Amino acid sequence: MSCHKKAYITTPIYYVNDIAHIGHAYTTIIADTLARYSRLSGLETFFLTGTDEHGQKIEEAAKSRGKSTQNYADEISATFKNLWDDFDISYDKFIRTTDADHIKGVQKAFSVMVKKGDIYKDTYKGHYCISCETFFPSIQLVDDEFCPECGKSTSIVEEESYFFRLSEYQDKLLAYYEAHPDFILPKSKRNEVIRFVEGGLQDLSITRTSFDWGVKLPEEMNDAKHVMYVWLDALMNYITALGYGSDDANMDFWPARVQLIGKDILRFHAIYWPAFLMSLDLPLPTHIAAHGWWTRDGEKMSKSKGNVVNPKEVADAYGLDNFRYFMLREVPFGGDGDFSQKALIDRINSDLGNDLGNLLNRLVGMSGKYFEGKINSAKVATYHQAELDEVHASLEKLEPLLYEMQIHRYLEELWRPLSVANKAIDTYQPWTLMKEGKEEEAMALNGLIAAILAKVAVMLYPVMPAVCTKISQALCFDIDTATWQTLIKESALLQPFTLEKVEPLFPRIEELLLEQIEPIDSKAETKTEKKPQTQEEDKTEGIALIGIDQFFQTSLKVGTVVSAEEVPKSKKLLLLQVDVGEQVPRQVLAGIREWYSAEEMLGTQVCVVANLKPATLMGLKSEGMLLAAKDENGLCMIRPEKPKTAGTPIG
Ligand code: ME8
Repeated sequence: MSCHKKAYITTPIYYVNDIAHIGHAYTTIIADTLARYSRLSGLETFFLTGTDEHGQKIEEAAKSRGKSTQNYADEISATFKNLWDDFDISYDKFIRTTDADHIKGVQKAFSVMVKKGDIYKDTYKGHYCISCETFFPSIQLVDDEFCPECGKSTSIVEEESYFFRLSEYQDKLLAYYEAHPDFILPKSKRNEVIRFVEGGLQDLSITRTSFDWGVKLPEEMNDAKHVMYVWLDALMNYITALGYGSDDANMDFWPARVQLIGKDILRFHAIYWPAFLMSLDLPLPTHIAAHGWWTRDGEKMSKSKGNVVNPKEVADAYGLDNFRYFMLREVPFGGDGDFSQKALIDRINSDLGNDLGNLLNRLVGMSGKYFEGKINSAKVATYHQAELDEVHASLEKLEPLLYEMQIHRYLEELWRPLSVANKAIDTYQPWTLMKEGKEEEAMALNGLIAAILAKVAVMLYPVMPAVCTKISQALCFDIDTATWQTLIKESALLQPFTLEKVEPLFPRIEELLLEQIEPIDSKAETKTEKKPQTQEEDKTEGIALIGIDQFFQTSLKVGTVVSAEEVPKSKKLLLLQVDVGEQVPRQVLAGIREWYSAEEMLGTQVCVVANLKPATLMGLKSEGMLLAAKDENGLCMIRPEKPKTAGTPIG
């Protein structure tokens, strides 16, 4: 970590070619968490996010919607800003690359690089992918034509261009990575970058003449037909936002403490950006932290694929803080994650409801019953020093984990004090203590639980600000730098107080709330909501036995597939019309496309579960389920051995 007393935290600036999805929300929520922790720990903090609005891709997106580029950029940029405002993202500045100050700053940077001798003019010929705004050497193309990153067709572009002498920076970059092993996080990503740079860096084309929706070159260049390459323009936002090239007002926040990005744009941030900064004689950020990719149904989720999960819908259905917790806890930083409501519900019911919410309920119950809600910590250390030591040992580990971007481990470690608290209640049993007349001990136990809840609320606040504020209100203290100092750094306990009433923080969720975004394999009930077992003792190798009447509650029928087609944008689903002897065939979505083509299914017979509640998958209604068996060798359909009339009951 740097010893800079100010902390500057950034997200990428998002393209305005479409609206935000949970991938963007993920980056922004991590950055917001870091910014909130940074402020809580007393650092003067500047948190930047914004939108990236120039380039051919945006120009084309606007054109395809019949809008002027500026109007279109204004519109989409506002949807990002509104979303972050709805999400209470604590940004200090929302930058747009169409801002006048930004444009001025980029031009200034260009001039400085020219003076430095790092920019020269030449011609460029290459395969250009508009979608990625990147040239690719022909050896990298797929089938000699398609972009290796997004798979779209590339075109050959030959144009006069200014170049940045990136090749000059190869050794300096390698020396920098070597001297700063934490520059790129997580460390696994660092090796990737080093290998790439060692493979040789070519000079970078940094202007274009093929379109004009971009920043013009500085006037002294006298070359009006060029606009700047979007990545040069975009990367500069991190310093122009602080006033570089205009009033320099916040340049003392530079260098950034953490620049958060997704792994897709690591090369730009870990190679080009440091080289540009070296050329400008500016220090490099302390950390470039690249997180992994959120997928849906195992597929990359992206605006261009149209398979996005809307973060607002998820937050509205499940609660914003719950969504924040889930995203940060579920996936190790740097790894990929598949979005699943089932996993989200598990986290809410289990980690949040059982471990945290229930602990507060228990405290409310115990202190209300025995002490009219009064809590006094005077004797906590007398009876519970061992528990306090365990709690503080966990709390001490937290800050380094956050700075190493191990946020999932931060949350995991933060749950240890909760388990210490829950265990203490079970071990010491306040109801027994009270029965035995040990009132002082019972009060000490309540004091311990209150202290643990307070400390956890302080450290969880950056992740779940609204929920933790409620907890702190119940415990009559404010979460701020002063309480962070006393409760966390100085291991203090709470002053005497009377517990305030608090509504349940995490009402139990029993069913999927957003059916239409549920992946195909997740139709089964959620793990935590196990149905009560009626015949608990009747188990064979872990399988609950049922009576014949229960079996016949399922209506199984022979069906004939009368139509079969692929579901666009889904690798897994086939859309089938299945005759089950009713007036019209049933529409069934089956996740079998990996094993059966539409042609193979057409005309065949299948076994259909005919009395399932209809479900909606990828916007399509499914009115049944097909029986199949799947093992490590693949999946096969279960079919009648001989042809049977459609609708014949099975049983
Ligand atoms: O690349 N999973 O903008 P962009 C996780 N304008 N994160 C995801 C994601 C997913 N499926 N999809 C997007 C750009 N992201 C440039 C950046 S910065 C100077 C210029 C997040 O709108 C992730 O942070 O394509 C990724 O890096 C970023 O959005 C890309 O956003």
